[in-house]
Amino acid sequence: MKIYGMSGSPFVRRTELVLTEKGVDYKLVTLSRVDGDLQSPEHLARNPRGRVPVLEDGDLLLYESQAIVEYLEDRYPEPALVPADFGDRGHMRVAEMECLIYFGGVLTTVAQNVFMVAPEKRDPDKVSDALAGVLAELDRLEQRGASRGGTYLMGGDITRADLTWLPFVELVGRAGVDIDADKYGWTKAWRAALATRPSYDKTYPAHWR
Ligand SMILES: N[C@@H](CCC(=O)N[C@@H](CS)C(=O)NCC(=O)O)C(=O)O
Repeated sequence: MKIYGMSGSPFVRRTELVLTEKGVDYKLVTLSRVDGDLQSPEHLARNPRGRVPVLEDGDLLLYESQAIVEYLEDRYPEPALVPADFGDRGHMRVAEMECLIYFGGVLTTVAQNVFMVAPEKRDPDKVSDALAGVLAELDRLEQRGASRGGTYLMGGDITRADLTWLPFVELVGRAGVDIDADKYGWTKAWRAALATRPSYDKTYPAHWR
């Protein structure tokens, strides 16, 4: 099993977190955007959109991180990373979608205005608008987690929702957002709990070390 990825990509890391939590061996093939790897004929044959992650399992190639994690749950049902109760499972998928659609959306704006622009060339208004969107989503995460009252997003057991949100939250920390602020008490404890798991260190992006 191989994952084609880029260091630091939250979409890639969520698939690696699921693989590691399930105890599945995989090889990470790190591609480079600046070296043109994503637009190479080999990679476009794996994913015509030229994005990562891509999972390779024998003859099977899958792109889109959600399709990959659903495939992994079907292929390796134990240990389960989805709640047993169907209603809870539905709520877990809502939490995943909120991360991918809304948090991922504001994060793209941050990336376009922070990660991809040299500090002296940044437009402060665009940066502050982008960061305001991130803070609003972090507030929602905090409320959701604190109101459920468990260590993890769905309560007492880790699920795919945690493994989806974690890499996105950590990435905004790298963009300068104070994710350890006092108002994010539940989120801070949740991150600390996830950081004790072997999957955290194993999937920690190489260039962040
Ligand atoms: N919806 C896709 C999003 C994947 C995505 O946007 N990945 C980024 C890396 S974080 C990418 O490959 N970008 C291509 C590029 O920057 O050229 C998924 O969930 O897999």
